[in-house]
Amino acid sequence: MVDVLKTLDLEYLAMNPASNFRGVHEAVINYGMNARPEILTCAHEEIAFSMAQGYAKIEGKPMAVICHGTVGLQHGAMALYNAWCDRVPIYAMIGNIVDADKRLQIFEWTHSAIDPAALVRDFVKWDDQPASLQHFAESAMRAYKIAVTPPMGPVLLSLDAELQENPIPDRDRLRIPALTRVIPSVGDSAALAEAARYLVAADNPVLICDRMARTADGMTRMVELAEALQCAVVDMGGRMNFPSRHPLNQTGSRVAVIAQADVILAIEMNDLFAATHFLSDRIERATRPLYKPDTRIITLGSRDLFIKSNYQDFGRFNAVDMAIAGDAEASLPALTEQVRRLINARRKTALDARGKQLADAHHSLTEQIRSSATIGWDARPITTARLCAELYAQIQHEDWSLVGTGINVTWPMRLWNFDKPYSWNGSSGGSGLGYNAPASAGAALANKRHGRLSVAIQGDGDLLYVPSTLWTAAHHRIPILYVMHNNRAYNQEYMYLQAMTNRHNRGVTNAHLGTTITDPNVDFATVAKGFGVYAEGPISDPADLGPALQRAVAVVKRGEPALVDVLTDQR
Ligand SMILES: Cc1ncc(C[n+]2csc(CCOP(=O)(O)OP(=O)(O)O)c2C)c(N)n1
Ligand SMILES: [Mg+2]
Repeated sequence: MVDVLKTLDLEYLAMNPASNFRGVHEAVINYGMNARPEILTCAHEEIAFSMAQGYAKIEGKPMAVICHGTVGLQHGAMALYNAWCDRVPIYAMIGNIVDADKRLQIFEWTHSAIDPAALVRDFVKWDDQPASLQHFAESAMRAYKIAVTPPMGPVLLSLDAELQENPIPDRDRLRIPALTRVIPSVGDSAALAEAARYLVAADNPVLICDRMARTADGMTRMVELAEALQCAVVDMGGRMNFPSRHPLNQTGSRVAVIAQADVILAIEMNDLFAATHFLSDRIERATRPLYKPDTRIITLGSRDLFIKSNYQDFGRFNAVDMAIAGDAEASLPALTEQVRRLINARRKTALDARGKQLADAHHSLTEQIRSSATIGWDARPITTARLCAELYAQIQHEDWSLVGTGINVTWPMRLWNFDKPYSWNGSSGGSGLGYNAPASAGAALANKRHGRLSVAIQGDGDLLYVPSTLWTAAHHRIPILYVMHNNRAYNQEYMYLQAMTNRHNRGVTNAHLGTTITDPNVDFATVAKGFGVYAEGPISDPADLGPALQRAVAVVKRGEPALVDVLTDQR
């Protein structure tokens, strides 16, 4: 089994130890010499899976995770669900004792199942429980191939303990098949040509993208298409798709540009409906399109190629005029080529004029955002805008990577210069909390080899699900700066409760019940120190923030994790 795993280019194996995979565990460390894969020790299976999700998005390849077949997988399930929703590959394995005749004490029974993968089958792309080592070798290859073929997703192999532990009777006849990767599919050329015609002829075409960039080339391809068209780009931020300061980036004016659009090309969208509709739940749940009735909508992506039914992560059905199936990153060069071919000198002059207008709009919005970021500059609790500005001041001259943010913290996207494929690592996918801390650590581990400075803005609520992530970061010397966005609340839920109390006209007096994290206040710096992580805080005076961040950045640049706890306002 280890020989097979070694052919799969798996750098790490994240795990919490468990007896029903003790065979593989022992083989990895003693036969495999704990290299490719190397074990990452995690104090909770959810941490292992989330680390794999964050890692895969930076590194562009899966991490392996292994856990107990029943209890471990139950712990890890939500994180696996996030990865599924985010279309991120994870190479997951579990242990199981298939033969009842071999199970000893009751815990070997409680840790065994007829079909352990049933628990998560709705949100893995494929799973298997090999009955022989040859079967394992073939399924291991198939699993990898399926996981990394767009639309990507987690896969799961259930490993029988007997198969792991017993001597190999038939070594001579075992074969490790070669792994051949599937070449990502390119959209139909006639359809791409038609899309190009609409885009070039349009007065106000808009490109909306979400999980477009699959590799380091993705952003360049997006820029090429946008510049050929000189059109507005709205980046929903599922991946690092488009430079934040590119003059054609109109993400901050999404509502306005979609309202003006005559053609929309929606690229690898996660939630096209939400991106193109006004949504409100403050009085009652209501939606209406932001686009005009005659706006032509074209989709391009792998989304339509594979969905499952139970979990509803596919989002609301959105009627479109043309749906082109194919991996967007693979298809964009052909589309851009078609676009360029259709632009003559006269058209180019018109497009350049449009580009100039968009650039002006981009610059004036940027100025507006910079000025609104200064509102309440010296306030306590510290504004999230100031937190993000102070953090940027410390890292902007480094080779930084924002590996995660607290939910609803959007200042970095609006203030910082995101211009590298690793500047941003997307978000959880399933909005399952307890993602940000470990996924950021996994991403930081991937960044470490490239010498990048990883930073994560970390919600207090999110960290409380998985605080022991900090121990793993310390133990494995993962250089990452966690800056706590500590509003001492599950603030999003507090806001929802406020809306409910307003709707029922019952006042906000009780809205803190079940939504705030005070009495006692969590001392995150002490928590972090307890896990062996350098920490400062809680910082309440905004003047102390810069120096504290500077000291923490120095620690991270030495190769270690650090945490700065900052008392912040709501958003
Ligand atoms: C596993 C899970 N449990 C509960 C929720 C509901 N939820 C959404 S946002 C949120 C608050 C998160 O708190 P924090 O990370 O501190 O961010 P804040 O809202 O304070 O900015 C909660 C509990 C969820 N999304 N996932
Ligand atoms: Mg909070």
